[in-house]
Amino acid sequence: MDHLSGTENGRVDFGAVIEGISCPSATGATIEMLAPSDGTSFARIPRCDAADVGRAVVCARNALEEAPWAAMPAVERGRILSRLSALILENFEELAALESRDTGKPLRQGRADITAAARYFEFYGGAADKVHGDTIPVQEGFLALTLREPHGVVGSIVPWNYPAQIMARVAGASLAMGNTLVMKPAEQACLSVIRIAELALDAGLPPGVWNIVTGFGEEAGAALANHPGLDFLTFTGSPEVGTLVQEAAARNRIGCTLELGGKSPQILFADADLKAALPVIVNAIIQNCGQTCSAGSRLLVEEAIFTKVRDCLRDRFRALVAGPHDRDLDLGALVSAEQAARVEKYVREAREAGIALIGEGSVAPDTPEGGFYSKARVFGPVPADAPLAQEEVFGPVLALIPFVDEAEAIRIANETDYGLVAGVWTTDGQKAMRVARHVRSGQVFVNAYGAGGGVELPFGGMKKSGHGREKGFEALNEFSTLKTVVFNHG
Ligand code: TXE
Repeated sequence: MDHLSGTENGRVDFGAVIEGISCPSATGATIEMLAPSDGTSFARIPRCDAADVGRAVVCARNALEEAPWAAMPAVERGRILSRLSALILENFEELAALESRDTGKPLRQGRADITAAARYFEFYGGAADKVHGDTIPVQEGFLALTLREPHGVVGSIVPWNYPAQIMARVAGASLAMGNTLVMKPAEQACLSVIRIAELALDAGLPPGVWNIVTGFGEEAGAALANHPGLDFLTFTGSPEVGTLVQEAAARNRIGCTLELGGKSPQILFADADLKAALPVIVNAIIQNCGQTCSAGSRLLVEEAIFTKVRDCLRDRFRALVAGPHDRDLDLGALVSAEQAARVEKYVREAREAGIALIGEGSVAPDTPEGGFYSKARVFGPVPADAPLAQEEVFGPVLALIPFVDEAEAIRIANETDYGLVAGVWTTDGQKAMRVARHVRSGQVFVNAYGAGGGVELPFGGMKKSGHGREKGFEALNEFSTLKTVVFNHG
């Protein structure tokens, strides 16, 4: 498609995408995008407001009712999504570099995220025509059946930690089911979302089916969440904003899914294979600089091996190096100065509270000034009620917590408001199954963590991590509603 992009002083301008056209905001206002690796401005996005959001919702409604989207045979919708998957792979290196520069994550993570985004559209492209209802036995002379239908216009608010992946899991499933979409990505990082929505038009998506309104959360985000023209809302982000989104959904009497992060435990028993476990455990907290909703941020360690594990982790963390995204080191930069300040505050307060810093990584010596870096750190033993054990730091900070037996491990694992993901490490299969059954979280991994990216695996929280499920086939139920039809055939 034509896109607005032009350069001025070396910065690239990106547009919002409304009715298939790349456009500025109605007021012409823009937001500067800062590269986390050096803090310099390298792109601009439109600062959309309620007027732009209103226009996008009208377009999405028209596309639902006038363009043949919901009415298009499911196999055709699926083919468009499959073509989009192929186009993402054709533009793979450009998109991976953009994602990496925009978010500060190492290039290999940018590549992994774009691979996953392509996989979501492949998965949901293939799934679009595999969704069907049931026939239900009722009284003689009647035939009852159920139909899966789209909600209608879906509003989606996307965060900055995995823009391409979270966009793709929402867009893939909701478009496969025949919904139309107005998406508000995060103001800190959203350029891959815009590019991929543009590629969707090249793949044959009718204009107006998928609209992108960029802008600030309190402005464009709040206008979208509160818009009375939506039929469903989906949000991934902080618990505070998630509460506002759910209140808005309640006022408009529509459904919503919320994914609000976690304080995910990894439970390491003394009989575990430590050689296999420790690299996965370290990766689960440093990946994306810890800015991952499913980050394994609490390591519960059986007392018998606590000293050994602590010493191994001290060495591993000391060797971890952060630096610019294109150097592809262990860690990149955090997304923003605010996020870096938030992480450092947790670290400072933990030290002031007397919690031992076991090991600390470094920032590469020739890293440019002005970037938003944080060293990888492991603390412990961390009291189970300390902020480091209870609150989502969203940085590369691991909290070690000792436990004496299985019952205590389960109790500590469940002792936070969150319940998103858990890991269990043991060679005792029965123990693994018992713990998996008793931990309150949406996903549990045994002798693994985050296996395979999880495009196929239903994902979402228990407790205050949110509700609803995205990813996998389950998302197709979430992004659709059920109609029951009864025939009296005499
Ligand atoms: O999130 P916000 P922030 C957690 C993580 C992080 C903390 C703060 O712990 O440190 O939240 O991050 C939009 N109405 N997670 O402040 O504000 C915003 O523009 C409607 C966990 O950046 O929730 C962005 O698009 N929308 C998480 C999105 O909400 C609003 C991922 C998320 O931003 C809005 C991100 C409003 N009033 C942060 N205000 C996860 N679950 O993975 C903001 N937004």
